Amino acid sequence: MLQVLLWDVDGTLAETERDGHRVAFNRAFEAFGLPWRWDEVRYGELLRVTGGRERLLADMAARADAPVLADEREALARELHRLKNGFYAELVYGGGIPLRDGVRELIEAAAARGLRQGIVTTTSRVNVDALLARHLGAGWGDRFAVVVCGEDVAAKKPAPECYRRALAALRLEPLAALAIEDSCSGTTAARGADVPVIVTRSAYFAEDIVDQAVAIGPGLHTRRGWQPAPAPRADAAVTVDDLVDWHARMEWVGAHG
Ligand code: XBP
Ligand code: MG
Repeated sequence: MLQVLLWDVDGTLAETERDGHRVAFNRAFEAFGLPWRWDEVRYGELLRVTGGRERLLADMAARADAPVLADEREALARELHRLKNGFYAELVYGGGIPLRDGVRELIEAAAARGLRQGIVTTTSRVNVDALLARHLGAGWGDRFAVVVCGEDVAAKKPAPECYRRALAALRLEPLAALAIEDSCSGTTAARGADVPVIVTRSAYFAEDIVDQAVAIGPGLHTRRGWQPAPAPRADAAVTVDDLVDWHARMEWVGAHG
């Protein structure tokens, strides 16, 4: 039986990447006097690397003008990441990063049904806090029975550690949970911990080949375009009953863009 919803953050709760983290990284480069800029296409490639600091290091590995020594790169990545997080918080508090349509409603409907919820992300805690405090209020943490962030794990998604930690904290078996993810790396992380997952496609992962979800669709705001199709209901958006049905059916689906 479904007992907890485990929400991913970036791409799932909000489209944080293109207009949030990416823009903030570019401001950090500028503030640091670096000529580096990540356009939307390059950032899409870099998103294969999870973790902002790790993403910076991956980019530096491909640059001729990055520091040569590994510890200098590490120090630069740490400093740029710290600056980036500050700019990201500014963007979030300025109202530039709304929740995706249907997210707030589903969080509230699940809570009203007594379903527990958790956050399972490999993003830094400060960024999760900025986004959720802005949209759910300073007491946002009270809504979630567990919050696992990037700092809590040795290996970020697609490693399953973040999901295993959440389950251990909740004292639940994987099949009691349903993960809500937007990317392949998130889906792989959930499946690696045996947690069933639905995929709500986001801008950067709209075309990705996804395997082993119990449902894949274009967003929580609509019941159209989901595979498997939800049972006929009057609602326009994905409902808690749809989640319960998909979880109970546990029919593995994949999608090739
Ligand atoms: C998203 C990520 C993060 C963000 C940036 O993970 O990979 O690295 O892009 O955040 P998820 P940080 O979808 O699991 O939330 O700079 O804090 O890493
Ligand atoms: Mg995501």
